[in-house]
Amino acid sequence: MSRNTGDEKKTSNHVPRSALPTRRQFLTSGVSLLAMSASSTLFGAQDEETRAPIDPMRVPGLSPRPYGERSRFERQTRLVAGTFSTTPLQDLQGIMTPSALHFERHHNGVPTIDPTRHRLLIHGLIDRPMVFTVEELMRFPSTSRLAFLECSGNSRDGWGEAQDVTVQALHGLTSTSEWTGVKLSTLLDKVQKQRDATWMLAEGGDAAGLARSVPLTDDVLNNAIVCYGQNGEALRPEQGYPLRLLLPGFEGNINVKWLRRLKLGSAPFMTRWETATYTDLMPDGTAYQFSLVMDAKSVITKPSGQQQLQPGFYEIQGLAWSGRGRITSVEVTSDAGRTWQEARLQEPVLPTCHTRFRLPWRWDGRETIIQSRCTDETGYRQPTRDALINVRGVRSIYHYNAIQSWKIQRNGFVSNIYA
Ligand SMILES: Nc1nc2c(c(=O)[nH]1)N[C@H]1C(S)=C(S)[C@@H](COP(=O)(O)O)O[C@H]1N2
Ligand SMILES: [Mo]
Repeated sequence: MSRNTGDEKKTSNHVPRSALPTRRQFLTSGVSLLAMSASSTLFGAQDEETRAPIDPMRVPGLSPRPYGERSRFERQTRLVAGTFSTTPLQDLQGIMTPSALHFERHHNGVPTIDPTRHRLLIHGLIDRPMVFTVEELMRFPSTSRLAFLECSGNSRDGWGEAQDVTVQALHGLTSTSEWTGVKLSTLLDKVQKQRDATWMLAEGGDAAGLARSVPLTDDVLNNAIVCYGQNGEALRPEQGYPLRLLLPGFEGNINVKWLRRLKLGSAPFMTRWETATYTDLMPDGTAYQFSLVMDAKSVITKPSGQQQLQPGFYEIQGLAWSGRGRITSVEVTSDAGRTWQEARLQEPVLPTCHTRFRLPWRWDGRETIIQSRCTDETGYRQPTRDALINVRGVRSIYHYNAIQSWKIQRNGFVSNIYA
């Protein structure tokens, strides 16, 4: 048994000594520490959820457990609204989204699929129609990459009146994961795709029966993955367990979850998911179809909507991403667009991936507007709201990527406005 070892350390603890049981009380109590823990002075008077030892150095910690959970002091969650749930962008660190906070969008619920009974059929304009089990797919050479996934309906409130809500509620239908699976091109080689196969129908095995036509461009053939892994483990059920199609940079909807069938053809299949919905109504009443790539967007996440500031130092932080490749620059204004400063891009900066940007800033207590605008490697720069609406009108639902403006009031309250 240790004698006084460690006591020196404890005297430097910030907890007032009077709040701690003495060593003597420990040794003479005759009660096990666990039994004591419920009522003793080792713990503060907090509620059950946040109860913790006043001095964790005086209480044995918890045992290892088979499957981990975050600290019970952490409370950030997805915001569930009907058939969506949004990622708490304001609380993320780095560029990854924890699987448990990855946004969700499902058109008829999350199916329960037994992976041993699941199959992927590939047929159509190929020489060898085949049916694969998940296990068989896992035996092909695997590939992994980080990629953002964004619902094209993300930020859709931007087409209407400015909503006084959080960045999560406005822009939280985007998340970044590491995705693992087998390259689509590997499978198409195996089944011997025919030369005139230029489109592919991808169909999900959920009750929505979602199906989309994928153009078999070089970009798609080089980058598409039939995924079974997410962030180092199996896909989450919400993300398409046991199989999903990943098309990096393409709108969320075409990243078909619970993937059960790929059919190759020589023209788009014109499903209702690319005719009745997921088209963009233009000012003249015509509709754009197959607007598949997500254009560059950025948003300041700290400070952001509904937060309360005090005058003083802040590091402005946010996320930027582009379906067309890497983010090359993010500029930030903290004076309503009069001057712009280059923000620092935090490594790693990866193609079709959330990229974190940062800029030191001092809020002087005056009313102002902060904004970010990003540029991607194609030279495309995120538009102002006016510029976007000039081209697109306001009849769209999808693909809103204009500059986000946060107004900071004199009292420090941050809200979404159109500048
Ligand atoms: N089978 C199937 N795939 C689907 C959907 C669906 O409802 N069913 N929703 C789509 C939509 S609209 C989006 S935005 C993304 C959302 O992916 P996530 O829930 O993994 O974030 O999945 C797409 N793939
Ligand atoms: Mo979506």
